[in-house]
Amino acid sequence: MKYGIAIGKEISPAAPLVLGGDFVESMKYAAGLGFNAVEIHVPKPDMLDTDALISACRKFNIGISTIGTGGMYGGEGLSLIADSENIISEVLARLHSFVHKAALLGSAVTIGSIKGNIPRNKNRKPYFNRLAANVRIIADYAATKNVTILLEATNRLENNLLNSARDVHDFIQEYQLPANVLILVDAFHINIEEASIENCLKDTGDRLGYIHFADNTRRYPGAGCFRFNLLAKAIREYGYDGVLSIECLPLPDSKTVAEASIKFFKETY
Ligand code: LER
Ligand code: MN
Repeated sequence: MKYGIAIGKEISPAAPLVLGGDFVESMKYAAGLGFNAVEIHVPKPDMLDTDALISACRKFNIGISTIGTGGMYGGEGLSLIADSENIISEVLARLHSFVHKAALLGSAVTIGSIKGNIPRNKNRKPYFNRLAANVRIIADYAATKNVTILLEATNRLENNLLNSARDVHDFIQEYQLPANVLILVDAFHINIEEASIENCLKDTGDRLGYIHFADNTRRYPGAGCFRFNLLAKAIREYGYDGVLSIECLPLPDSKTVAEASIKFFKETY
């Protein structure tokens, strides 16, 4: 099992990124605490200096597990189901560049918040068709570079589509998306959407690719009442041995969160 932690350039009490500031400094700090990987959240690919990141990976013996893309939606409203063709072109251009950089970094690329939201008064089917077509474009390109696309189940208050592990699994099946599209589940979203913590990982079939950790409060594991022991049991039963990554609010401060999180991982996994 690998332990990861979410980092970004700027952090705020309202967004689930733990470490902010210079990426190389964050990687050094995370590696020093015992994390094996960082996931880097950036809205634009040109914010990733691949040479500097690759040398930091070597120097500090840490990996980059995935590139988080949600800032495009949170900050600019860009999504893969936008009605505007210009927006879709922009998102696809950024995702192509993220995949190109992910291949250099040995990382995956996450599609989470950028699933967007289907307008309330509209027929939903065309939006699912659009999402599937655009995910396929990116996944086909990613496959040529051996990059995994992590399609995340996110709760209904943030995205009104693909909320549960089963939703994402059934979407992948229905549209026969390529084998490099895997499912990302997140304890914070599991707590809102799933009928059973014990059984929800099974709903991913053989496509479970990544797990985000935050408590029901979106704070670090232990700073809430999510039953992490049940999730640990489900992870063992599924046989998952990939990345477990902290994606929670930097509260009360980044250091407290990072230290409590690595302690939690080491005690539980
Ligand atoms: C993204 O990984 C996620 O979980 C969203 O809730 C972002 O806020
Ligand atoms: Mn998440």
